[in-house]
Amino acid sequence: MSFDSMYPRTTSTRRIQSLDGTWDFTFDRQGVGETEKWQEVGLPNPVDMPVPASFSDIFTDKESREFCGDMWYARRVFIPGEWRNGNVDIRFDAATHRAVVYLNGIRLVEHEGGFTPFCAHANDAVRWNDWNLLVVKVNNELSHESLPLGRVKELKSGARINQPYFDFFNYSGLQRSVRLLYTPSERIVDMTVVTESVTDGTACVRYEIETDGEHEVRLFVRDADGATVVEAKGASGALEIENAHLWNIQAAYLYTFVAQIVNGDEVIDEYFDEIGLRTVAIEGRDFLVNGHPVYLKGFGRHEDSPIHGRGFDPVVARRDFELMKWMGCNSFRTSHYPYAEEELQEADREGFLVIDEVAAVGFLVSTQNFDDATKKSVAKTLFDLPGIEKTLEVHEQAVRELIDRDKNYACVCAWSLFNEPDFSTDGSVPYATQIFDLARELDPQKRPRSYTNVTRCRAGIDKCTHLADFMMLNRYDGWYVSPGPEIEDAREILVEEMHEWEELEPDKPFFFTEYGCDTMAGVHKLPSVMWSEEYQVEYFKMQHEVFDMFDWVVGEQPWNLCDFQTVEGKMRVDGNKKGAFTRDRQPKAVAFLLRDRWRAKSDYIDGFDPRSEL
Ligand code: CKU
Repeated sequence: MSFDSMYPRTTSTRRIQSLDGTWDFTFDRQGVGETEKWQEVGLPNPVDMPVPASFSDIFTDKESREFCGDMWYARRVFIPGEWRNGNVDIRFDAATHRAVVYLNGIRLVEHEGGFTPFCAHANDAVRWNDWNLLVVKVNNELSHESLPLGRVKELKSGARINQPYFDFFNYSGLQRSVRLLYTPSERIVDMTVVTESVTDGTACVRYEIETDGEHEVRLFVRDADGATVVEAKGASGALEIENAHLWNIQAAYLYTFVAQIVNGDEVIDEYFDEIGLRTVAIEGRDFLVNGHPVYLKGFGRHEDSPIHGRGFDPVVARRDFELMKWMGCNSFRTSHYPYAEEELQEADREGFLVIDEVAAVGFLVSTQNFDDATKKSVAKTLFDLPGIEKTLEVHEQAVRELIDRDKNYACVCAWSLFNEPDFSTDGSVPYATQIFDLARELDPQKRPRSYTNVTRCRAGIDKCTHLADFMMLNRYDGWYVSPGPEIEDAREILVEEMHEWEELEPDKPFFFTEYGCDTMAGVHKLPSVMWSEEYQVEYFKMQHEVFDMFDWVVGEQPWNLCDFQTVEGKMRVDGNKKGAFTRDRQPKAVAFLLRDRWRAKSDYIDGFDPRSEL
């Protein structure tokens, strides 16, 4: 659908220049940037700011950390004269939560949404073979018209702060890479690959390549050794790959799909993508990958680490994969926003399944969302408020951009279209229906769709379960509900609810996508108390005993892989401490319990072992 979503790649016809590094940076507390023409003259008294990074944890004063409003980034960029005859675009992998981009004072593009990429098409503003001034105004304000949701509060001093309706710090800024792209004047603007079926070793694949010109299109499929296994002519078609190496859990195999626009022997443009061949489907109570029922083991995660905040860091990302592999995980959910593309590429290589979540979190008018989400009466449901049509528009656009970006990844096995919406009122149904229908229409692979169901909307209360292809439950019985000495009551509450689900949704697979309890690493107590490592272990044992009573529970993803930063609050001790690991990625006792359980449980319920086929 769009060039903006295609991951940037250098090929025989395409060039990339990284714009990561140190930029000029300043807060615009008075909102005077445009009138003082910062976009033309650069920033007054800037400080150095690394890109990619969240700005908050770099500063040593609270006012800067909590900054809410417009912040400006600027740097000079040399744009080669040789690129004059092609397209020059500046690609932002993400700008959180919205941005306006200027080159040499000329406004190029505006983008809403902090977790999906966009391009600023630059040709009309470029000074060729010369230095150019690139200026970006980023804004991080939360509202009912932003995803995620929240509000801005004005303090008595006049200072403004963000009040998230969600439980993670509102990190923002240029948190992912920025790149200058050169592509030819006639170019490939989209590529879609769908594995239709895999039978008797043959994969049937459909492809579609969109260009902005009229020349002929060719496609080559190369195996991991670089040998061409299939060639095709035409912008779309069906292919058969015989003796196909399928993409499986923890046994990934990626083919390289190379698309070219050609004019006789001349290659006008070339692009490639690495694609795993696999199918995903739901049949009755089974979630199938290549026809085999799977059991999901993994975590809800966050892109979060000390100092970097939510700035993408390949070192932390790699460590997280090592931790997950050590534990025997095979999956994660991109709670609560689309993660950096590099994370999905890694999941594709490692053979991890990903539940890909749009940043639709905070659908409860509450800054204590995690607590109020368990109580029916406290906070207002958003779907019943005026102005919800605007939220819907923003949500639809976020779904479009997510699916457009991630549609080809083999690891993406399902879409999570909301996190913990309050679906308890009739008002939520038309809104949710539109989002679910849109996802079905847009996804060329027609992947299963769902949302995480919140405690407040337990079995029988939630009015939108009919929309979900499978169910995802977030439950905290034993933490927010009946905690500590009441844990046996919590077990009963959960078991009772599961029996209700058994009646209400007898044809769907269920995953637990959140369960957990805050635990301070190093706090030990016999007998246990809440917040001790011992209590976390007891809580997880109880949960797993309940899951194991129901063979239609086919996935468990505790909350959270690691401790992470949140807003300050009386329920949070320098952040959320529900990690199996600390924020610096060291294990708590529960990590060993999960490791033992998951290593003993195979990825495929039918005992299929794809590693034997590699
Ligand atoms: C987690 C009601 C549960 C909300 N859920 C969402 C997640 O973002 C929070 O961090 C719970 C928690 O630890 O409270």
